[in-house]
Amino acid sequence: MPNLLKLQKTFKFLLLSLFVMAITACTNNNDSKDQASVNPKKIKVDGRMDAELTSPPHVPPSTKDRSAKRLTVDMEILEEVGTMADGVDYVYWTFDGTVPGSFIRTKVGDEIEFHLKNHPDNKLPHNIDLHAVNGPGGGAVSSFVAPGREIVFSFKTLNPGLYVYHCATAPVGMHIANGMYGLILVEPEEGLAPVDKEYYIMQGDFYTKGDYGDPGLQAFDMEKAIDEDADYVVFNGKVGALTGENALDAEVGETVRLYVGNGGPNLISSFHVIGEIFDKVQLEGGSLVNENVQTTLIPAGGAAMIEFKIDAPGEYILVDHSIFRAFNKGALGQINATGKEQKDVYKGTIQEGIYLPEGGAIQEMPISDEEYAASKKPKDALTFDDKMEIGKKVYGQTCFACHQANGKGISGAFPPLANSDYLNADVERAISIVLHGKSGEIVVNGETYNSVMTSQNITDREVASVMTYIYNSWDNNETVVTEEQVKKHRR
Ligand code: HEC
Ligand SMILES: [Cu+2]
Repeated sequence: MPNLLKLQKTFKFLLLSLFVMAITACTNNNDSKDQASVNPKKIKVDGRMDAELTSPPHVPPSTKDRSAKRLTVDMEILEEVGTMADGVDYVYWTFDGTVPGSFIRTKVGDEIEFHLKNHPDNKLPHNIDLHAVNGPGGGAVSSFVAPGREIVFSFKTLNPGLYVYHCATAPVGMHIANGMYGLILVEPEEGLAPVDKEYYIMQGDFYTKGDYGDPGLQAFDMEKAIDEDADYVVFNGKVGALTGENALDAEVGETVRLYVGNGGPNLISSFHVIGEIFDKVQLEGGSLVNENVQTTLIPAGGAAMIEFKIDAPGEYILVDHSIFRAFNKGALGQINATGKEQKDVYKGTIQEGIYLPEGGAIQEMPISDEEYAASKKPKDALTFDDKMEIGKKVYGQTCFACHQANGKGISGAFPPLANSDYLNADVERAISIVLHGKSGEIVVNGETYNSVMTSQNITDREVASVMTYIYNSWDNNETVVTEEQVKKHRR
């Protein structure tokens, strides 16, 4: 199995272990439910149905009144331009055209038949890792799908809870950073307790070439993403997705349940609603319930179910309480609660407008030239054998997803590196492609490709190694690439 998949598997296993630990802890000190009594694997499905999927902030109807089914989930991956903020556009990669992707509602014992379609106008292959899956890569291993293709895979839901799903195609961070995440709910057999309003909210951090608010089409910035230096931290994919005329509504006396996820890729959310106390939080989307909570932590790649009763009318502001994110990077939402004043609960006047964003003045603390130079100091040179070894590893983690393990690519989508006339003709051009990416028409071994290779964010040493590896494999011309050569192509 390729290294990347192994890594993903280990990662998934770790998450699962944590989850199992959480469940165990819960059953030990919580008398509400006997987790051991039902074996979810033995739940029989009764007929087939199509899952109703909803765009954020909406949530599909409860599964309370149905038995476990063979449930068909149909999702389409779309890469398209959307609005990040007023006057700021961004190319989002999405499940079903929204960030987060459609909400999937299932129940324990369902057998999910997952249809994942990659639109023919898309440039890149994708897949899906659902944290609700018990299996390799959470489904990622079985769902890799090139543009213009559809893939079908299947799994049974065993553990109730609220789970994140996301794309796990290399470079994984970039696919997530561009918006490829969403939530899947697995209800317990008896369903969740009914409430009056349910909403779907997901936080995400975004990294753009320009600063917060810089107008125009903004490209993804890999360096900022690695530095975890977000320009935007938002709910539901953009600034203002849940404010103004997009605010959520509720009435005094109603119970509201928020399904809140965090796609990351990097930041942990300190989720808080100004003016409300969470009556109930299902921590991390699992079975452990906490009560009377002010702020709940939602990890990157995690979720929580939050319930509260609206006790007084007014505007309730949703924030990431890492508060500069709220006022300077977009992490604001709003619930407008209507109904009669409740003088016994709250007597004061509610001021409007004090929570509006302050605008884009983000402070910078540049590092000194000396610090920068020190961080870029050259390391000892590598031997040919070192390069081949490192190069093989890098290839197996990064390049193989598109160019394939044997270097032969996929006709029509990814050009071959094996015996490639294009590669062998010009080493400088090839280095530049790996560093900066490539789009537009090229002809490799007589076949025309017009696709996109994203810039590969790997170190100079890794580029030199992987280039040396591909030039000395599969009948290529045995060029050796040095770190100095690579360095010259950096800006
Ligand atoms: C996400 C898919 C993807 C990944 C990952 C990827 N490439 Fe590419 N690569 C492409 C595509 C697509 C093209 C053609 C771009 C075009 O049509 O302009 C390409 C073109 C190339 C070319 C020039 C054409 C040729 O066949 O000689 C080289 C060299 C190359 N890639 C090397 C690499 C190396 C080395 C890695 C890993 C460090 C890598 N690529 C990772 C998709 C990918
Ligand atoms: Cu993807």
